Amino acid sequence: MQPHPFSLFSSLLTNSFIPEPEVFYVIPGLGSVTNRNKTMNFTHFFRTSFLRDGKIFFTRPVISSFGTKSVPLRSCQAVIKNDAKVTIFPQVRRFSTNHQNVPNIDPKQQQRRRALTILTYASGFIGACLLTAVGTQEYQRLKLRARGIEPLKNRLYGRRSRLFYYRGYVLPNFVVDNIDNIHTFKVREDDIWIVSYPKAGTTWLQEVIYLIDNNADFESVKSRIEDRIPYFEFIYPGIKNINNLPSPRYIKTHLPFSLLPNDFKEKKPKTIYIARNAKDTVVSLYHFAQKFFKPVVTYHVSFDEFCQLFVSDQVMYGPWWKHVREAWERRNDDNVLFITYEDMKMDMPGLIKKIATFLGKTLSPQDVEAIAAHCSFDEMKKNNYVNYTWFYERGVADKDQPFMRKGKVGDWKDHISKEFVSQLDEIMAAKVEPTGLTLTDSFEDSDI
Ligand code: PPS
Repeated sequence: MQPHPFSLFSSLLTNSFIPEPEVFYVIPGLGSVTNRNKTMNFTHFFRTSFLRDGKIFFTRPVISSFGTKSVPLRSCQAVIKNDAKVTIFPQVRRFSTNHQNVPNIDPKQQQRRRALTILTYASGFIGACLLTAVGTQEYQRLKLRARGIEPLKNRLYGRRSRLFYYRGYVLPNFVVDNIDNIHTFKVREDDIWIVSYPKAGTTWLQEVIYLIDNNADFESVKSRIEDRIPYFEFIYPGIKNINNLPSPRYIKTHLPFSLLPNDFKEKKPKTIYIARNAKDTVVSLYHFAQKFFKPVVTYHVSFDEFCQLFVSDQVMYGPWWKHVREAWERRNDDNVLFITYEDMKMDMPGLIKKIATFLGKTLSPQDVEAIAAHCSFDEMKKNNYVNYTWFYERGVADKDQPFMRKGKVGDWKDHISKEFVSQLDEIMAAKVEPTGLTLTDSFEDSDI
């Protein structure tokens, strides 16, 4: 009668065994035979070995070690004499005493073995893939770190945050991925740069500037604003394409002054910076980042959570106060004009004239009026060249959320909790106002 595998298993564990039974199970993978003071280790392929007439035969080439030497065991026999000790360590293989070849094993067991083999290879493969992925990720992280770029980790952004710290700012991945091209971009003296923290009224200012510089030619603004005035650091149309644009180039960017291209200081292109009060900015940015771009948003946060990120300087292109302050400190440079959203709201014709003077343009009073009318909130909201409705067609924006949302000063009163209002006031008082900059966040006439 064939002995039960587990009774044999226990006898094997005694480390002393003379191969008597016909078929027994061993726990292979590793094992050894000691005879005449020499030890032969079976490292693997145990299933290809069998016992016959007191000898162990190997049917496949196996590298094993005999004493100190490594020998191929294809033709190797190990004679098991009565005084030989067989030690076999764990795992499952069959071991036969009466077959020339690998013994026939019952189909169920064969199936199990096959499954086990597949599982072993599959887990090995998955393990290797995981290791490669982790390794690559770690390599990328080290590469970024070497250049002063650190990922921003906050559970609110999920496991794969796309924000990074670089030179004191929080930047989206498409900026850090492109940072060398940003630094080395060839600025031209006759460029016109429009710089802002996001949601400060950039699009509005872009349209105003384009019309002023093109002598109030309303035909000239009949193409999408992103084609007339590309977004410098964004993937579309891309820095290389912007580099090839003919002069004069109009370029929009949300980069702070300290991250503008290296030769900016030397070329001194005309640069207009627009600032907006923090409270309306955070409301507008929340709607933009979470609602307008809902179909492609990679993290979901409540408005309060977003405020928390904003006041703790963890929102893209932030810290907001640092961005605004850097620009304010450059306000007296010959090539820089610093304006505010609130001033534009209060007196658009006045601002149009101011910008025209800065750009060296002369406009008639009728031109000024016409530009102001064309650039009013209501007009821009329905103007398909500026209202970003093409983002709906691209499937990246929610068509129930307008880009031209409210266009007001003081809309924050309907959104921000008392707690964050006072935190934003503190930021203004501690970090912005000491520089001499004040930003109105409400008008007496709440319709402005
Ligand atoms: S972006 O995505 O950063 O370029 O956005 P940006 O253009 O800077 O800011 C969008 C906000 O500006 C408002 N806007 C206007 N307000 C008044 N008048 C006009 N003509 C105008 N055009 C745009 C727009 O509505 C966004 O503000 P909110 O508060 O969300 O309405």
